[in-house]
Amino acid sequence: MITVALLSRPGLMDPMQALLARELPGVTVASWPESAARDAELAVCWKPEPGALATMPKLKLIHSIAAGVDNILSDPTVPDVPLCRIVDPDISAAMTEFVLWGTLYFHRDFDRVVSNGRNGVWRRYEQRAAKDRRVGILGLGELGSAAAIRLVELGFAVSAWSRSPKALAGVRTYSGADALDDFLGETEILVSLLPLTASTVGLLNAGRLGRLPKGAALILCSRGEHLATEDLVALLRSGHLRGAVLDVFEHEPLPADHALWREPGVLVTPHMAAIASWQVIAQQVAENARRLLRGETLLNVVDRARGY
Ligand code: NDP
Ligand code: OXD
Repeated sequence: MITVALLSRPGLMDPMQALLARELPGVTVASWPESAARDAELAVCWKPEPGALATMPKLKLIHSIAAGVDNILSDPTVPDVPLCRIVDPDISAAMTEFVLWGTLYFHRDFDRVVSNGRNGVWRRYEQRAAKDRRVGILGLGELGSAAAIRLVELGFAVSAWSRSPKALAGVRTYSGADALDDFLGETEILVSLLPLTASTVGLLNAGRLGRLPKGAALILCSRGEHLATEDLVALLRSGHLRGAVLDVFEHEPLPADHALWREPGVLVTPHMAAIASWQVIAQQVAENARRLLRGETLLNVVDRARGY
């Protein structure tokens, strides 16, 4: 049977021990840096220590416990074996819920009335129909397309931007770097669902966010490294941007004394937009382990050259 190594901060993957043992009878599960982990054929990872995967001579497959794999590929020494990620309808549904909530938060002025309510201010705002609200999604993959479909169903004017050309009913699509400014120019609520790669790091900077129309808002669900935080804060303070829901940060957890917690217009959420269940993760890892042993095609393989 196979040996599986768990690589993460201590304790994070404890639930995986029993779940993998149930899914893969006879499996040996070892947590890095136990010596048995070094003999593993399969590594299951969240932010593995840089260099750790390179010390595993029998490694045949690396599995992310998340949809994103930036925390693995950021290590230049990661061995050149297949890398798989988690793709699951429940994650897409959870992300869709979060995006819908964030969209309605701005669209229905909850950001303003919650703030007003703290000061006892009774104020109503002019309502706009969903069809007149332009929501733009960066990234039209598993999560972006699921959210886009539901936003279209609710009647929003939805556009999306991807690397390659895409077609999705009811969605105005843009692709490639040259189309980004046009896409941003027509977006009032910007949702980021991009993977973190060399092409997308720092994408949301003053130049790009400044292309959004005055009064636009940001919902950042992708990675903290996509955002130039100081540029966002400057645009909020100047009044160009209205607000931001930030779910992801370069350093997590966001420290309690971080200024973003208290920045007017910013709502911080604790990387909770879509959290995969340990059961689903174990099932998908086990399915790929069985496929590996049988020499079959693996599921949800990441394109290492693209970085996602
Ligand atoms: P996918 O790989 O399915 O989709 C990625 C999309 O981004 C694709 O449409 C792709 O374009 C597009 N894209 C990638 N690079 C570029 C680029 N340079 N320019 C334009 N478009 C680009 O990813 P998922 O939808 O599964 O996940 C997206 C991200 O969401 C994850 O990587 C992770 O960072 C984040 N995430 C956050 C969670 C949270 O709780 N906050 C939970 C889960 C994920 P194309 O279609 O042409 O390939
Ligand atoms: C993910 C995440 O990538 O939780 O799945 O951010």
